[in-house]
Amino acid sequence: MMDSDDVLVIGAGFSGLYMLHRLRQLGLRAQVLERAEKIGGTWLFNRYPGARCDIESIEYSYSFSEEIQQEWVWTETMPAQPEIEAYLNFVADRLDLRRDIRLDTDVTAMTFDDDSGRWTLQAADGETFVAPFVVAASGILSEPLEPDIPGMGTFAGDSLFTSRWPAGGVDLSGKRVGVIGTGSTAVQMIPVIAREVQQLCVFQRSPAFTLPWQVRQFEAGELDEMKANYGEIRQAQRQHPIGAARLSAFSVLIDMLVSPPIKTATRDEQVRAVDERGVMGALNWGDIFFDIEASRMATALYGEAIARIVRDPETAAALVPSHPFGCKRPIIDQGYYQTYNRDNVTLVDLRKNPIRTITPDGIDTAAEHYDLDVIIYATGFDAMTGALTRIDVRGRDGVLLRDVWAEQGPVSYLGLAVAGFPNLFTVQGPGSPAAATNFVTALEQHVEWIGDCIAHLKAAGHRTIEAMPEAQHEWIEHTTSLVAATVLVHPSCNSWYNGANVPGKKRMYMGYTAGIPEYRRRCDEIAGAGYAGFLLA
Ligand code: N01
Repeated sequence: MMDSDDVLVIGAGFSGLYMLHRLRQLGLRAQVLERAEKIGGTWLFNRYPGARCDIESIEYSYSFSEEIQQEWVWTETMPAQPEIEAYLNFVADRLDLRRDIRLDTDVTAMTFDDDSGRWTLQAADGETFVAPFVVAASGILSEPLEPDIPGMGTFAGDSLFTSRWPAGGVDLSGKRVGVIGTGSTAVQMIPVIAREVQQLCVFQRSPAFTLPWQVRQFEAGELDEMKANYGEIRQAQRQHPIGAARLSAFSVLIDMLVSPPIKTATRDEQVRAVDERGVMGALNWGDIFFDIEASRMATALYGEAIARIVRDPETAAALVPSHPFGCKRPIIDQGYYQTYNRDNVTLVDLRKNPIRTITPDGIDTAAEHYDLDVIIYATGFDAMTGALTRIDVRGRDGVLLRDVWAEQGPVSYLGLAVAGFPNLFTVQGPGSPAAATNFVTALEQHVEWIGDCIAHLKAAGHRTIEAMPEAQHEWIEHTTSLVAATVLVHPSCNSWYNGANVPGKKRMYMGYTAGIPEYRRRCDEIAGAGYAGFLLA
């Protein structure tokens, strides 16, 4: 059988767009299958009010094209969702990508055939696609997590999901709105919609740690000056463990690591830290990632810092987190705690009174009923693996990837491939740096490595490549050993990083924390050794 494509790429977000371009550059024929009606991936679906990146635009962007980085004009230091969506559309046009992207094509099943060495992909509308290689560029935070709350279906008002926000927006003015969830998404959205709605009730199960941040428009000439030094900026970014050398939520974490310990700080030193830097100062200690007692001390200090902002003492106390700082992705905000001083905002502490049921006219907690016109679910994602477990991915001998991950946990070799699934590459799979880094820097490395690998296989006449179980096992041991001595594995750390946010998901830390440069070094070494740990046939 003749294939019209060498490679099928699933997803037309940041990863899929670059993957297509790279494969074309290597002389390979590729096609992207995208379930949405437009390109953009995560940055298309998550168009809720206040959606914004937490890494600077100058770094949260492709570095592979000098033309693109010079031509595109960012307007803000940290870009908002519409600007990122527009940027991705600009890239698609600039590189003439659209002719190889099939929109409205939802891949629901894919099967590897041992005899032909090819994958057959089936879309929801019944159409099939065949190619020897598949790259899953389906995103790490793209499969929404719908909570299972009794009565959800009975609500007579509007039920909205931040991860599937309606195109064109929603008019919330004059409405009584409930938000369920207080992760990164809700922390961004709450200050924005509080200004619009009549009444806002925030249903909080796990308070967040969040750091105040100033986002601003670029001043005249500022962006041009940076663009003139883009080579240096990209170089610094490339060498940085998190793939972003400028100030970001992640770089703050790295600064904290080299700060003095809280355990030996005097009370005066602790209070001074809060006097000088508020909630940021409360957390700025080097031992809080490794010592749960130090983490608790910093959390108590953090509570003192919140109490200086939030006027109602009961609300301030309810906002103090119970999990260790760092175990969830760091959050930055614009006026989150100040929002709770507004007369039209109420915090509902689900730790004290859990939600009992959703009714046609609102939400019942164990203590009270809340009348609502709109419920917004900001309840997160089945991260890292959800985008592939929703598809029937069948590898060798018909084995389902969903079953492998359910039994063994989210195993992978380098986050790039899974044993038993030949010729299937994952961009930012579990065990890769993605989760704890600048996603764009991390994905560029993945895309380039995968492209080179496929080109090598074709040139050398290899038909298949497959991760070996022993190599995969060693990789997982390595990635998990990196976090063994940190609060990331503390039982109170329930995060999408370790799958604990998804009922029934096997708990395993899914990131790679030694940094992108070290990860790149290892990947290059493996490729240089003839793809060590992979079986080439
Ligand atoms: O999701 P989350 P997110 N009843 O999982 C709560 C990226 N991102 O969409 O912790 C009540 O963090 C849940 O409570 P709990 C970023 O990587 C980036 O906010 O399970 N509550 C939690 O509070 C981020 O980490 C940016 O107890 C329920 C919330 O819902 C990732 O996306 C912006 C519940 C989910 O928080 C995910 O963030 C936005 C229930 N039944 C997102 N079920 C930027 O770049 C869940 N919750 C800035």
